[in-house]
Amino acid sequence: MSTRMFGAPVQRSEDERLVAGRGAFLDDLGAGACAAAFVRSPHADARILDIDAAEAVDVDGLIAVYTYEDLSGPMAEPLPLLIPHPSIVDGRTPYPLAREYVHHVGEPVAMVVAHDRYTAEDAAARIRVDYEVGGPVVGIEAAAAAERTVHEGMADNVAAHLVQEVGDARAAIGAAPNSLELDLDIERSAATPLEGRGVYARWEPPTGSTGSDDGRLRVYSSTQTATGVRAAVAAKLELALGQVEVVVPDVGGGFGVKIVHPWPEEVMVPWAARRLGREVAWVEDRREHFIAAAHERAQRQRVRVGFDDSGRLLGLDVDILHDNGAYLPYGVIVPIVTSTQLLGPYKPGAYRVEFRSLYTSTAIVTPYRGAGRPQGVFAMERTMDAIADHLGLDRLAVRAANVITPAEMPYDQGLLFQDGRPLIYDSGDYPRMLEMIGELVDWPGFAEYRERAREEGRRVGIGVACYVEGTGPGPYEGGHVQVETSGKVRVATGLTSQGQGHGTMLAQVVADELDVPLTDVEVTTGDTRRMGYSVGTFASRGAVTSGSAVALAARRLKEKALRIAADALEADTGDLEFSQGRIQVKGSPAHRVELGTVAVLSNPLRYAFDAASAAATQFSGGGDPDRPPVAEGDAPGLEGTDYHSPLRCTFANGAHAAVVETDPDTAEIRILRYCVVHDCGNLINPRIVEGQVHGGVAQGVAGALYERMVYDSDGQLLNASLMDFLMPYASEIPTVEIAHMQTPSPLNPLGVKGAGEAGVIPASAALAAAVEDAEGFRVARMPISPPELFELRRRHAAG
Ligand code: MCN
Repeated sequence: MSTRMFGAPVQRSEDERLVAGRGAFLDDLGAGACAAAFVRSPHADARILDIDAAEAVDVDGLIAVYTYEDLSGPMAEPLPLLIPHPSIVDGRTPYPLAREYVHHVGEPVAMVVAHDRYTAEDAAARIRVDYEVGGPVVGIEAAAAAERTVHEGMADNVAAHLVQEVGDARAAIGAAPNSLELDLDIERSAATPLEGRGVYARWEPPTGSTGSDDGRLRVYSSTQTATGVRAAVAAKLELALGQVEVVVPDVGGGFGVKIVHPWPEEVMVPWAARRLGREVAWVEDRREHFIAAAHERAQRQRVRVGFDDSGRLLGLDVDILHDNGAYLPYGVIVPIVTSTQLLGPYKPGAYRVEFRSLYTSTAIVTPYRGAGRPQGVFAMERTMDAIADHLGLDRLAVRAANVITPAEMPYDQGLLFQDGRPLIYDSGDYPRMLEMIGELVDWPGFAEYRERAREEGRRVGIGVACYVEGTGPGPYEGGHVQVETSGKVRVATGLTSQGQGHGTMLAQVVADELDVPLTDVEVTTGDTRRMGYSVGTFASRGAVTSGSAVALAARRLKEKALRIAADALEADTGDLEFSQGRIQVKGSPAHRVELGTVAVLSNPLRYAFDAASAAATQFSGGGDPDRPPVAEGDAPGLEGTDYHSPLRCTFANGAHAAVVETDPDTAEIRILRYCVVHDCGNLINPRIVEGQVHGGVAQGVAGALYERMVYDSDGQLLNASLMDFLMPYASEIPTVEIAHMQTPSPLNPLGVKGAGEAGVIPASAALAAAVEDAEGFRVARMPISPPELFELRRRHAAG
């Protein structure tokens, strides 16, 4: 390979188009369609007594009003529980439109379709819904107390319950020379992407080519999983899979919230489009996003730990109460991830973890970037700091005493992941990671700096937090690579893109495999017409699964290209090599054939529409008369498809260190430095990875110091607008200093691990530790704002 794009920090090919305003987002595509609007519950817990649409019917431009009564067949059934798990005790999912009860503010109760959005909203506002208001369950304590239940027919609010244990943790803690107990609290937050959810559907009448009276449905969605939406819509609308096409256009961020498939709106809009035979579009507004999309993070944790005098863990017992909101359409991935990846790079001795996932009368909870890991890291790293402080040891040294070493890899923590597969760390150099973060932030020099600052009346503190992250889960992802007769290469992946730069990174992989210029490779993402089997974009899996799949697909294509070129050049395949868009004889580059020509030769039916050609179509029927023009088992065209199905997750890892200053008067928390050591295996595009880390840290800082969802006791979200939800500006986000490690993964052909979530994971833990170091008292609850820091100071001073 002479181009070597893998590992090069090339600019993202997507950006010029997006920055120049040529992006095609959902709202651009559905601009001419009829508009849908949803009537949503204003109550967190209520029974619907009556829905009266009489006043709406008078609105000029109204096309239809639908309620649950209009639904039948699968549409009248609850939405599926996507990822079942044995821990789920009672898995409740919503109906496409509320049937009799509503369980959180924002739940869709009726749908309006009109000629335009303005009319649709106007008509929706005129629909009168009569509710019998009940008593909502708000907050983890209320859910656990179970004085009231969220769902009818349940004795308590426990949606799922799981215990995993390796060894006898309680006995180990009881016998340990030292033990501690910590109560920790992480509040609810949310991803808040720039673009909300949206779906635009059009029903296309039968063409006759299918031999059927039925048409086809084209659905555009800002989803993270195109094939998932296709399967769900087909099932709900009782269509064959082949009748539904899902295309994901440009998407302005997802961060997990667009992973649910289908959302109620995502089946209602296609259903209405089919029923009406018209194009129907819905794009979520910001308030809808806050109250009716998904949140995450809220957990209460109790940690008990036993350790020896050098700080080495002997036993760890963690109890987690997890707030999963009103429904469970996506299963219980989040608390499973918390409980299994909480251990980070450490050996815990004996370990017991128990979680209860609780229904509350609030928006649903699904994975948000990091997916349960920020909470797990918070528990583990706060524990590490508490141990160090208890023993009077250095916080970094206590971590070093507990990490798994490279010689111990692969390392089996003895736990089972969501899919029932064992959690085995494949590779990583955790001791070196600790050394590197210490060097980057100048850990040894900080004590002196802190002292000097104190003499000047300033409060500064340092914190460190480590994580491991199981990335790149299966079951599979595919890639399709095709060389056109022009020599241009077209790549398709089922991955959907929300801003990760997949187009660039997959082009880099293929450009290297085929040795073609990067600019000759064009990538299509998230289009079920191009890639019918796919899983989707989440769990930092794109580089691992799709990167590997397109590499394998390109290799298949190469085998075929070599066979054709060998024929054309009358050479042996072993004597040929790919070089800069050609196949040539090794050591004799004048004997060569362009890749585009190989594509021409791959199809015996050649179209030659250039003016010089006598006939438009030429059949190259020559050659061996005893062989059919296309050999059995072969196919015309120069293309290859392949899939990568990883054995299990590959474990990325990293450490963050934060230096903060807290204002003695105002309790403002300023980040002075933010350092990251990050290992995601071989880097395909370091520039993209750094962008991913920056973005992740920004969301991590936001979750640590600014963002939270504030519900009142009636289940009303009090800060459901960007005026009230404190999303930080760029000015609040520190410069992120990054040092890369590259420990290749042995589990995939590219040696890569995921990077998309890493930045967010340890931020809360690192910042809590830094604030604690600056202030000298324990920080056990995140996020922490100036008023809360002020209150902690007051309480600390009062003893
Ligand atoms: N990459 C690389 N080399 C590696 C690993 C990754 O070059 N060894 C690059 C890849 O080029 C890829 C990007 O980093 O383009 C992220 O890759 P990966 O870690 O495989 O993550 P996914 O492609 O599966 O993306 C999902 C991940 C998740 S789970 C969330 S949440 C998230 C994230 O990506 N949401 C995002 N990053 C986001 N970035 C943007 N802009 N918007 C979102 O919604």
